[in-house]
Amino acid sequence: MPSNILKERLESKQYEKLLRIDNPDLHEFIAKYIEHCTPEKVFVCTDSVEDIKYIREISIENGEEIKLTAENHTIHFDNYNDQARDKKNTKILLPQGVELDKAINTARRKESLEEIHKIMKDIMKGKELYIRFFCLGPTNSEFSQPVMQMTDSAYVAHSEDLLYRQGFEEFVRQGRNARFFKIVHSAGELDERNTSKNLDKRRVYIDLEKNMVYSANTQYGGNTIGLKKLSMRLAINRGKKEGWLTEHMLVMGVHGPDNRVTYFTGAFPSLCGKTSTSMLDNETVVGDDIAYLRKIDGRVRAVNVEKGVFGIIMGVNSKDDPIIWNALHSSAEIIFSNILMTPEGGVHWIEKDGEIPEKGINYSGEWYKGKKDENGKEITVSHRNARFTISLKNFNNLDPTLHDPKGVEIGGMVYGGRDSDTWVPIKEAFDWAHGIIAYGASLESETTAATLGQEGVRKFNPMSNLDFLSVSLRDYINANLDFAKGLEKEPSIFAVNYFLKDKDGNFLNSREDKKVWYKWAELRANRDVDAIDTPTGRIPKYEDLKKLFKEIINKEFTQEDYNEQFKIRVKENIAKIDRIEKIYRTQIIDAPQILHDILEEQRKRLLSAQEKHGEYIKPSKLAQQGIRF
Ligand code: SPV
Ligand code: MN
Repeated sequence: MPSNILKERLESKQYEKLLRIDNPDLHEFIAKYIEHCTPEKVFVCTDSVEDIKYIREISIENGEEIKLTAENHTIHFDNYNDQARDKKNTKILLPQGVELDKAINTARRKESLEEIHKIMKDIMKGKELYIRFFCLGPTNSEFSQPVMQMTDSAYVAHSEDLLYRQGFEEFVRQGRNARFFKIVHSAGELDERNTSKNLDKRRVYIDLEKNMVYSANTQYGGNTIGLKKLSMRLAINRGKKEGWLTEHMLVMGVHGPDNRVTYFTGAFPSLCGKTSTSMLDNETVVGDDIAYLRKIDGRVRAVNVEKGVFGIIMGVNSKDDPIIWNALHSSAEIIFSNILMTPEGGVHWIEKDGEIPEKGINYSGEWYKGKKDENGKEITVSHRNARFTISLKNFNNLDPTLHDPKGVEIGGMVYGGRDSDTWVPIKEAFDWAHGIIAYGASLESETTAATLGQEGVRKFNPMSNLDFLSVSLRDYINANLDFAKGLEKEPSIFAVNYFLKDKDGNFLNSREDKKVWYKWAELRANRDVDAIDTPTGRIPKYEDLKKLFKEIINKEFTQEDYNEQFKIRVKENIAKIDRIEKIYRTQIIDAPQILHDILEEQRKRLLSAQEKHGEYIKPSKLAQQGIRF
């Protein structure tokens, strides 16, 4: 009887709280992992004000967070070598006989479960275990997905408080019917800085069969915050079986004429402007990272899975990101991670306004200007992947629909990567399948100085979701294609590129130009303006952009700007098709035939346009001749 274990190991107050949930399976699960991980104490969080306060205070008491001078602000450090998602040791566990594409990191289920149970045996010794209940997506909704998190990190439990909707009462309400995800996390042994020590035993294992994730010997949020990328992998698998999508997408309201709001989703690989797009100051934000999409009454509807932001802080400054800047300077509850704490209890990060302080404490420990790592490389004031954690309610551009159980109707979907020379700044797909294949499934992003390895290498990242796929690419792409079946109205699909460069390597667009692209996309999604057909999709007409540039950012957009930015680069576009085709032919098992067909049609359109107009085609050529491809 598992409740015996719970009765023995839990203080009566905590035990009583668990008993409020009438679900023997859940009790059995908790008992199993208490027996296995042997925490010294167990705390059950019911989401009461008192319980939430306990988690917040214990994070400071146990040293995982440090109080800063500003009210309600704390800072957390991850181990110097635990600053990002561990792709190598994050694996989808597969039963014997099941295979996924090479691009997805997998391992044999039986052996891996043995390994992780060995690693996690007694891993919580001497520590307190926090048990929390959450709901992904709004509560009381078709989208709701309950999750139980067990963690011995108060920092993780606290972060989740800012990022996710409370779910204890939902578990009570659903009782034995709850079909919930389960996450068991342990930071493992900690060093003198309270950071995970045994990084050689860092593991994130996803067990689809049990809807469960194990995470051990790590603290970095992307590896540990169970409701974020860990549950996302479980949700992709569940959605595939049930006909809904889990996407690595922002959700935003783009404000059009006459108070019209058209909602967009957007998928961008890391460091491609996703958070800053979701925070455009003319628009309203629903979510910045993960969306669930469902077909409801013939329309695509989406919700933000989360209610907070775990955002990259590098580059945030008062001029370019006024909304984030203001929120970070308010008395909202914020957890900073891996930036610099000054001796006065202030903070600094890469490209923050003002001077870089002389010294402080950062992700490398005691830090001073000019400090070098063991290879003689200068250690930056903050880590490039350093983050802030905050609830969305603190942003003044928050869209009122965040918690709407029905979600929002999606009028447009955007895919964008870092691309110096191929895609135009914005274009619209001819139809759903063209958008999914030629834009989403063909998404690549160039590496930057902020990522490891060589700069400027294009990384294939379909739908920016490659790291999180728990189903084959074939199934995932088919699920995206099939999603349009039975829709009364398909959202328009767009591709954007904020990173186009001229031949001297200078960016062709400023950061604020993107405000214009979204206003144009909003008009297009509602068919308020015409567009020009090119071989790779529909592009804006010069007159429309000129007007929008003036109206929105008070900028003169010249015919030369337009010609340079929107010319069709035939050679580069064909080279891209070659690269993508090759990946789908050689690395992906049985990619859908329609993918090859759509790319082949695009190649033909490009070649025939090239015959008439050359390798670089000015849009005016296409417009004047009224060419319809
Ligand atoms: C990303 O890298 O896409 C993130 C941060 O949103 S993480 O939580 O690490 O996934
Ligand atoms: Mn993300």
